[in-house]
Amino acid sequence: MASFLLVGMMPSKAVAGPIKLKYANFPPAPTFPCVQMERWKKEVEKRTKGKVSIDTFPGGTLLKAKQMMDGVIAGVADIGCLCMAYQPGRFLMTNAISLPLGIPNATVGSLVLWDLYEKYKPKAFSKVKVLTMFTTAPSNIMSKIPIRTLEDLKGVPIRASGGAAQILKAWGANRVGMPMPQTPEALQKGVVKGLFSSLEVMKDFKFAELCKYVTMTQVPVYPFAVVMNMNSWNKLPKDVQKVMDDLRVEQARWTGEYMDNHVKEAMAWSVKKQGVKVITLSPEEQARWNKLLEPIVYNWVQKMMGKGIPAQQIVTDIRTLIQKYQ
Ligand code: DTR
Repeated sequence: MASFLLVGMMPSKAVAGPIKLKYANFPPAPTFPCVQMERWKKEVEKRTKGKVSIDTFPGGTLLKAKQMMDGVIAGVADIGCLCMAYQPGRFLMTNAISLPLGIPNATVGSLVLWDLYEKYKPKAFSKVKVLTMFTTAPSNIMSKIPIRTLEDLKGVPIRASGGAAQILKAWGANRVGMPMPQTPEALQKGVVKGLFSSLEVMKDFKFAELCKYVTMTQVPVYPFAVVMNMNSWNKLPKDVQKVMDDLRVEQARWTGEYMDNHVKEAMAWSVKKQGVKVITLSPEEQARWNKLLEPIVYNWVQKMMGKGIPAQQIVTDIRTLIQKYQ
């Protein structure tokens, strides 16, 4: 009885072990969203001197791609990494980063996206704590058949999500929507003849074994967010919260830089070891492709203004921020 009372009276910090947090992710462990997850875990554990211990769940073992946001809000996981492009109607403001506005790489994309989030604090994130955001490198077409002209692309089933889907449609492809983890099977079964994404997946998903052609388009980037359950966040000691807050921009930049370097490595491997051919559009052809993208920004602004979103200002901000970080 006495010892029971004593334990009950001890400050909880003295008896409790490290704070345990579950971090869910949707794609397989070797892919970039999970590489950045492991880096964040390591840094948080190190910087909190073991006060926090993070269990990571790659490969959709705890939450799958489209369940991520609601799963974190419900507390199935404390932390989750999500691709906003998979729910284009939900993340209207931050998905603006996928407009064809000339984001040159993932490092610039990630820093621009973070600033955009900080400025507008979109309602879509009001129920969670945002731990970081980042983007992929610009997308290109990976395909089983060579695509050199708009005519080659016409009606070809290609997998893409979100803003990238709008772009593929404008070019006349038959775009097929699905999250990345379903893409290997769709390619193997021939449901799609290619995909539209950042090129590190050529190596990380071994798409180079199936897609022997890459058509360089360098547009658009896909946006990601890492979010935390609000309750789990509020329970953290202030010094742990500070460690996580201090990592927000650092992690965005780290992930962008990792992605940009990894795209180069993956393409060197694809060309050398897998015999992949890289197709650069001729200047005349490029001009035709660009022309078809012109209405996309205008149409987005019109549509979003109807929903009360300061769309024109967001486009101006993205353009200014690209200049700032380039
Ligand atoms: N381009 C997006 C997001 C994406 C890019 N690389 C990966 C790797 C693993 C999961 C998602 C992504 C896409 O095509 O889904």
